[in-house]
Amino acid sequence: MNPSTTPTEYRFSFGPWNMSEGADPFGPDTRAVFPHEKKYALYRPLGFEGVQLHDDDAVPGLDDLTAAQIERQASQLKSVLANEGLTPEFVAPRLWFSERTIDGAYTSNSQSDRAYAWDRTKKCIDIARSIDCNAIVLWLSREGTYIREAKDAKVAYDRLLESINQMLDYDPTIEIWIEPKPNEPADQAYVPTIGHAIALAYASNAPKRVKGLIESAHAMLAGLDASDEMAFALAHDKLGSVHLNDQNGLKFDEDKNFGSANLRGAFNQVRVLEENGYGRRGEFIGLDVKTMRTQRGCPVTEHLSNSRTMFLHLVDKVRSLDPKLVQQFRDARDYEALEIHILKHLLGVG
Ligand code: GLO
Ligand code: MG
Repeated sequence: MNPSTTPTEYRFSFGPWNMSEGADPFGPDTRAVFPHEKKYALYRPLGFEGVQLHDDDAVPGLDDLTAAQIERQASQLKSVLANEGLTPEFVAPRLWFSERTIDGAYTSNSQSDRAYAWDRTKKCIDIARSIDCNAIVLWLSREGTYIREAKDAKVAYDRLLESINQMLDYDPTIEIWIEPKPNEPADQAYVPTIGHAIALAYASNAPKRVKGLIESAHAMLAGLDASDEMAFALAHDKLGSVHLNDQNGLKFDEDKNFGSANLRGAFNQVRVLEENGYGRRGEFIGLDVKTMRTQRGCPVTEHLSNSRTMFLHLVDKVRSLDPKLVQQFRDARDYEALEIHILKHLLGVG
């Protein structure tokens, strides 16, 4: 259905945190630690060329480092990535680990905690600049509340917008991609959907530089369809990146393998991306997947390569769907026929 004749060549990315040691809130590590700095060599062999980074993945311990030390470490990382043939996709300020962000960062009630958040964000932008990366991601993990009365929500939304404007002013070209999530760790987050993120983008001082990153599971946790969320962002030319994964119902954020819980839902996400030319300007297919705690090995990488393979199989399914037939069913408003056609197509029967 893509009007262009050359098929998109998709590029894939993930973050080092996607190779985990298996700990969960109920128990410790179940796998040996694989050294962080050795992870970069695994990307290319697994079929990935984009690296997503938290600021402290890029420069560990940055809170205690001077600007010059941060700059030195960032430029070392830049050569490591270049030597491995990798592109840094984004840097995200990890604003949810510090004791100074227990009650949120940009929306904290504490003035000094908000000052810390701003300082950390500047460092994150500086790191992005030093490694030739033009985007930061805001996963607004603790910007929300456990009980509604804890914060003035109107003031919190004002503070979020002010912080975004400060970032846009601090760097004249950096893009900000907001990754919405409705809950976890907060009970209710302030930017739960892509609609909220895009409203902030339009209200900001540089709407073109504020976009979204949509994670499949996060949309599902908000009770929404991930492919429609993606279509909404694409309709506004505001899909900076995606975190494809899967989710089995409304529970904790599972980060399951792409397509593993709802194959048809995954097909529709790929269809929307493919039909709208996502990836043609170099956007990455990011995978935010976690392997099962039970999996043996060090490091475990199959969840990444399997999710990538599933994406590519689904691209084939999208490309082999007959657009004329789909149009006929739409014109005749025969959605029963359309549905069985899609199901058979996915199953490879009939
Ligand atoms: C957690 C998020 C998290 C972010 C990452 C990048 O639910 O999905 O993994 O994607 O920290 O900001
Ligand atoms: Mg994510």
